[in-house]
Amino acid sequence: MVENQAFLSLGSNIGDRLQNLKEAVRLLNSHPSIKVAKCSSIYETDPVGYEDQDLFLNMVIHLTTALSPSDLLDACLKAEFSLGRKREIRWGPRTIDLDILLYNQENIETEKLFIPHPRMAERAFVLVPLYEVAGNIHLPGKSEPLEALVDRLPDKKGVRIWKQINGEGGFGLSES
Ligand code: PH2
Ligand code: MG
Ligand code: MG
Repeated sequence: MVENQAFLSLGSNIGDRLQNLKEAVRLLNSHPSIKVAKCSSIYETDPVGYEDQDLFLNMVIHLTTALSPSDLLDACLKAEFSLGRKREIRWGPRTIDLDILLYNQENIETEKLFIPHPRMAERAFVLVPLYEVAGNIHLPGKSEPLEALVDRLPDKKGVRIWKQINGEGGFGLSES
């Protein structure tokens, strides 16, 4: 299979947040053209953008895929839908949100898709877990290394380790 490298941000702040994340990882990994290669720890994070809502659980996953960016987006939307996501207020509460952060080193702009994700570089709930899974990765369009971007984030205290996941592969994938 053609191996494209992609990074996704996962977030949940409605219902059983951990179960929502686990189920999303399981659904993605069960796709014949997606392999989840690595998961970050899970972080509990203060809501950003729209603050009057419950705390989120966030994580980042690294996957390899034969899917094009737009087919990967469809797979994400399908997984969101099967986890009961409703289209709702922007930046408001959600059972699960799956955002494509990076797809190889590509810059993609279509009607439906912006990659790299436009707000990722300012968001501690994205960069902190991304740095954990891929400390050496370079963000297209940024001259600074990821570490420098993380160091400068103003709101890191809004992002706290909630469940430590050590190492490769495993997260939720072997559990039923
Ligand atoms: N997602 C948003 C808006 N705000 N805040 C946190 N902490 N975590 C998120 O995943 C999140 C958010 C829009 O997708
Ligand atoms: Mg989002
Ligand atoms: Mg989204």
